[in-house]
Amino acid sequence: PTLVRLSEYRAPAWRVSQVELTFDLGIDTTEVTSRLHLQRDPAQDAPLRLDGEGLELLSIALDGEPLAGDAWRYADNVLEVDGARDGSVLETRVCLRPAANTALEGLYLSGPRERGFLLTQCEAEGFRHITFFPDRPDVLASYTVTLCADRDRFPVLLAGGNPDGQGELEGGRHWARFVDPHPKPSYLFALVAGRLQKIERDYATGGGRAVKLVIWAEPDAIGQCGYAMDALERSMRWDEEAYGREYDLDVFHVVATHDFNMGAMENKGLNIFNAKYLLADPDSSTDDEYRAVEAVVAHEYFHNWSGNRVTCRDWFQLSLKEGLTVFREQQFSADMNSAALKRIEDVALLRRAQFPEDAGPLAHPVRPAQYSEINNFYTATVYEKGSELVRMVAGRLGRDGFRRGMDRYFARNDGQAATLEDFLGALGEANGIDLMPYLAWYAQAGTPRLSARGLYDAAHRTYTLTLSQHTPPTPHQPHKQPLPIPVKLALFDRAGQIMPLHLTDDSAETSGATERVVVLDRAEQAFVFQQITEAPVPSLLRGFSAPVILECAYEPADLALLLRHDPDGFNRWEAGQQLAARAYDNLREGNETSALDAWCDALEALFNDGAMDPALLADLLTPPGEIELAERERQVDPSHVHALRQQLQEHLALRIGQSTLQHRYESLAAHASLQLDASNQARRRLKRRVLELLSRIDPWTAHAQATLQYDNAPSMTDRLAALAVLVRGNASQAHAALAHFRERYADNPLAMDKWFSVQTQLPGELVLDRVRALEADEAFTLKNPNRVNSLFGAWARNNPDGFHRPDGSGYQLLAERLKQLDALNPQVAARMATAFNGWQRLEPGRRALARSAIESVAAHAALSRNLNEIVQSMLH
Ligand code: HT7
Ligand code: ZN
Repeated sequence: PTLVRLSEYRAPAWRVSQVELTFDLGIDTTEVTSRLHLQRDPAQDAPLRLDGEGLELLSIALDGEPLAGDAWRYADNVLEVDGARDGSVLETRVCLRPAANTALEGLYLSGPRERGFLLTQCEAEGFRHITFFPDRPDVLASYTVTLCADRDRFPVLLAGGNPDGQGELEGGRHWARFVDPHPKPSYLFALVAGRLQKIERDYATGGGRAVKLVIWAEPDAIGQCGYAMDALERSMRWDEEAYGREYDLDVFHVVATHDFNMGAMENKGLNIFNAKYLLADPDSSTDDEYRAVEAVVAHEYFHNWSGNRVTCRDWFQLSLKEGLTVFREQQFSADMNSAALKRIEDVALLRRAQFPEDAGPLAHPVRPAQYSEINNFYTATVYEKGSELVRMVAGRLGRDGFRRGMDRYFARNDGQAATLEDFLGALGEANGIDLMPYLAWYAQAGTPRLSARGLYDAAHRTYTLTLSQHTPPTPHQPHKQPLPIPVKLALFDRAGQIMPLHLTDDSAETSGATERVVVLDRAEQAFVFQQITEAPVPSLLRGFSAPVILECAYEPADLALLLRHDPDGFNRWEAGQQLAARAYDNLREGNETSALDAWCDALEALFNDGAMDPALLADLLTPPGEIELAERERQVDPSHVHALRQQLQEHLALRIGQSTLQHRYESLAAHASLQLDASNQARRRLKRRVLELLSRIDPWTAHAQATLQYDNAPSMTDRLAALAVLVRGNASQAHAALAHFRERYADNPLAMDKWFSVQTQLPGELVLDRVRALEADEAFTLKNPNRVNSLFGAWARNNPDGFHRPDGSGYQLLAERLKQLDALNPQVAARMATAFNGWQRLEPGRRALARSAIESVAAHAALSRNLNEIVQSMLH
């Protein structure tokens, strides 16, 4: 397969200044007429070549003259046209088949043909499925779009930009026109047409622009859009206050669809959302889902500046918009909710999704050097690690410096397609700092290991902290260079008091602060702290100041001290996670229990400390997940990891004590509410955790309580938590609760997704039969990405013991479904295939079985480029 390489980037030989598109919309066939105003780069002598995939060309004309058959060639997804000049206008007419489009890329139908609606998805390279175009992000054009359709079947017609007229046509048809004054790349084009309902709100920007905010959904879902509207308004206000960025069109449309390959899409002026990230109501959405809606609404809105006004020069720069926008969303969510809980959630996600990616066959730099299929690079590395890189740079510049740098970046690159060098250059120049050393982070894959050794010298009252770094090899990158690693730190005395810090060579200004950032930018470096009166306990990498794995020979008592006393909620959690991981090692090795005892003791004390925030307590009571714990094994037996983690929770539950847990559960359950405020969310989170712990040591009582909770739950949060406890415990009551849930939510696709996914959490030896039964259910379909993820994704990713069956039956089932799915939707199939990541570290028996399952996929005839690239990387 052909590889696209960053090193081979060339500016486009032909650009397009203006695009005029006319759509004659229909479900089975749609005709697209396009007029492209062409601009030739005088320095290049290349023929006009346009991308186009699966297009049926009906007519072609240049400067008003139909083109003879020998003046153009359409082969291998490229249309080559002779005779074009600078200023020429190329007109093409093509036919599309939306209802037959199961890949959900380009123009497609969402929902059943009788009442579904038409929509587009163009990022990354979907526009070439709609018309011929130089489909690359550095070709920016202004768009005029006219939509024509039957009025009854398509009463609502939407495209990006400002409305520019509408009217009637003959035969019950109508039209609507939209003009987008802001030049944009083709991946930001969008249209929507169908029977949709709306909610509206008037918004005035700080600068005085009146904006109409409109959220569109199918009639049965329009009542669930209010929360997203509030979140949108909060996001718009926040971007004005935090970054000085205002919205720049008269309307902002947002549309919900149940048929979508990803979370949402930031099309200019017409965001399109997977319904999962837009619709919310207490009866069918959990607290976590509410927070996800707020975060994704914000993320897509923030793209209007970080992505749309300033876009990417090429897809290698994807993290320029994605890493930056994830970071902006993280700041926003931290401001709207608890900053510590948000940081915990994000770091946990990084460890669960990105660290394993960086440690396996799919490892790639945040700015990859090459790709075969760009859709495979919308990864945790580009998004989540990319955000951590922005966070490091922002930390280096400080709040005001970062804002100054961002102002410079937006001003200098507005209306242009930029690179990561442009980003770091603008931030650095605005602050007189060279940030280019951070480019090495973008080019190097793999998670650095940061080692820390502390030495206390009582005679001189100094504490020397020696930091060193090492990054293991990754595919195609055997040798790694040292990176700049900012390490935020504090020192604690044995009573848990934070100490003032005096670094050798400190300035008067920083000397005496209790928290400092030191930057390790070579292989090894020592930092000497003066006036230290006793051997301290270091709290390192505070707030997770760099995306690295910290290796530090802490005594369990040191971690317990941080877990009990660190005033920073995130670091407290972090100390608890490290201690829990060491407790896991105790259980595996079976020869000592010092970490296990320290962990249980500290948590028992915190559990009984009435001042603890219930949400933070719930997180502290949760040990690292099985994927993270598996990283500690040389050869992974997922069943064993699962069993050890269960034991860990049993020890904790027994230490806290059945009656204490029971008492706390009852007091939390006595005030069940469906209010969404932070304190009610926090109580629900702790209630769930306590019930889970109880179920480890007294399943009979816990299942009775879960049944009661299920029956009386005022909200989906409580209902689903109870159901999960029943299913995970294979309780006799689970059957009736599942039957009830199914009947109650039969018409609610997002709730039905939960019905599927909760059942994938059955104990390992039982789940495979259930997965097979569920895929035979009439509500299951391989055509809907949410449904596929809720069954196969939830099973393969969230139930490692249930997926990695010792006889390989799980691998075989997934391999077979991947082949079928690939024929329908290559993007979703390729993403699902990454569930095999980590197979090389499995114990030998499972490893051989996983390999042969992956090989069977690789050997399948007519594999898509998407799935092929993943399975080939996986095997090599
Ligand atoms: N920028 C959006 C990416 C996206 C996408 C990519 C490939 C295929 C389908 C897609 N749908 C959306 C999402 C975002 O990061 O905001
Ligand atoms: Zn994004």
